[in-house]
Amino acid sequence: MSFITRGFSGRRRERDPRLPPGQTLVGDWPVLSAGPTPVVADETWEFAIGTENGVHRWTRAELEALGVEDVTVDIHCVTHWTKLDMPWRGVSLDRLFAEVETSHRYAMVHSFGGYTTNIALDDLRGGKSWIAFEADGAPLTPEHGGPARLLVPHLYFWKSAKWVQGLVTMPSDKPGFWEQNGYHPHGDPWREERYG
Ligand SMILES: Nc1nc2c(c(=O)[nH]1)N[C@H]1C(S)=C(S)[C@@H](COP(=O)(O)O)O[C@H]1N2
Ligand SMILES: [Mo]
Repeated sequence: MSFITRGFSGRRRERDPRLPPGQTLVGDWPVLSAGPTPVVADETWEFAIGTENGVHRWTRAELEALGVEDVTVDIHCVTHWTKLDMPWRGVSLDRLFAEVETSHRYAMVHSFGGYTTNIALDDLRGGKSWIAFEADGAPLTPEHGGPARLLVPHLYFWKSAKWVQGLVTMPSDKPGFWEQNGYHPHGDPWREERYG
């Protein structure tokens, strides 16, 4: 009897422990872009890392030859939605940083269309970020950042730059687009680092 009574007496639903404070679960995948979707040519797309020692470029084929990974992660938008268990496919930034040398500790990520976001290299390296080409088992659509976007799931999703083009390392931290407009320089959803 008691298990039935408990079921019907409205025992408070447990909050999913994967949901950071102030976030609400969504099932769909909202589109959030600060401007129009830029046209990015798949065939000629390249990714570049610029450091104090020069510029290293990879074609998509060169990137994929470094090793493609499938990861399932949760994404958290600063506008309070969280989507759990999203499958992605991409190349870990660790593979790229294995091929460049820098003494810098920060980077500015650049996208086609002019979007920028700043990230510490410690938040890009160590199995924490990817150049993603696919999500939910299909190539990224243009509105979700195709042909390639950055994926940094442990930080709020504004750090996951769509239509990513490259990054430039920096000796000290500088704010990117949203960070200049009031968002937190770091953006950890577990600490609710929403606004700076
Ligand atoms: N280039 C670019 N990347 C971007 C944005 C943008 O406006 N331009 N918006 C950011 C924000 S605020 C969020 S929440 C996510 C949204 O990605 P989605 O539209 O695929 O959900 O992309 C991030 N990356
Ligand atoms: Mo966002």
